[in-house]
Amino acid sequence: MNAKPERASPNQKTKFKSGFVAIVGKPNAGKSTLLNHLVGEKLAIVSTKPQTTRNAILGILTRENYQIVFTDTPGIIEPKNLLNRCLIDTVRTAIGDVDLIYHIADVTDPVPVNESVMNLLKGSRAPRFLLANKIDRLRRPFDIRDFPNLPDPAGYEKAIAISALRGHNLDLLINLTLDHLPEGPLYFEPGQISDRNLRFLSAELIREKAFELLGEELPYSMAVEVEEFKEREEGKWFIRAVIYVERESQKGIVIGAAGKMLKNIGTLARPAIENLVGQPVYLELWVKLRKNWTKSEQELRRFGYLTGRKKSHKARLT
Ligand SMILES: Nc1nc2c(ncn2[C@@H]2O[C@H](COP(=O)(O)OP(=O)(O)OP(=O)(O)O)[C@@H](O)[C@H]2O)c(=O)[nH]1
Ligand SMILES: [Mg+2]
Repeated sequence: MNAKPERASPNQKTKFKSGFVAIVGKPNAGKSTLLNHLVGEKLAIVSTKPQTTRNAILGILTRENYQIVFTDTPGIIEPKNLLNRCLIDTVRTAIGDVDLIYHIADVTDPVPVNESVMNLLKGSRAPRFLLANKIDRLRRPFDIRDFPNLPDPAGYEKAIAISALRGHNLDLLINLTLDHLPEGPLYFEPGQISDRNLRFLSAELIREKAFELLGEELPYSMAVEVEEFKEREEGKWFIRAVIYVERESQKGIVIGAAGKMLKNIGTLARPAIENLVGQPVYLELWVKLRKNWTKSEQELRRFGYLTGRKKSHKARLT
């Protein structure tokens, strides 16, 4: 993650520009990968499984002449359950008041956009860019005519072929973005790169490793909470985290035979957290049952997946 975007082009030199950009799209399109690459830090977890991201996460890019505040959002699918409904609300809120939307679509996906994404975009008046992502996986140069399933670029201010993973065309993306941002203030201190703290990011890294190691379904029944996060001895951090599952039978799977699975999750998560914190970490992991948490508004709020209004989601699901 070291390819930092170039500075603004000369015409933006004198005026300080700033604004908010939301990144939306189908699950697995590469939204979190893009956020991380743009900011140059691993802020959002990434996995090969869809629906990894569950919160709107800010990534702040500050340079001499501009500050762009990107928001990574959960991938949008049909709202089949309460958790999905919460995630869609999170995206709707995230695009509510932005200067620009990046609609990211995976060119290797035979169905790169879905109706839920398009409906949500219809509800926003912000200008939007279409980002055709993962072009590094193509055998020949990207030509939009080869991808009839991508949305019509006429509906967008710009259509740009990118590789969020390799950083292809991201300098161009930044420069075109600046053309759409107003002159504005610094919204955040220049040194701040996210609205999320180390505690949140550590919990997410544990969730990422569990996503990686566990089968297809289980990750969606899991939530991670850091219960204790403190410097114990000189320069050594103690972190106690709980992986919550929603059914008794899932506890055994996460723990694994003789505790092996839980140990493996910890073995992968610890160095990732150390990298984040910049110091040695002692990581203690527990698995607990929180019955049917994905179906409870109270629990979803507790895990931070249901934000804002108190209105019941149940009525809208039926
Ligand atoms: N080859 C290639 N893979 C990519 C690119 N961008 C993302 N990926 C991969 O696509 C998968 C999904 O990436 P994420 O960034 O987690 O996708 P997302 O849109 O945030 O997914 P959700 O959070 O589930 O909505 C991961 O395996 C990434 O490594 C890219 O430009 N090229
Ligand atoms: Mg994501």
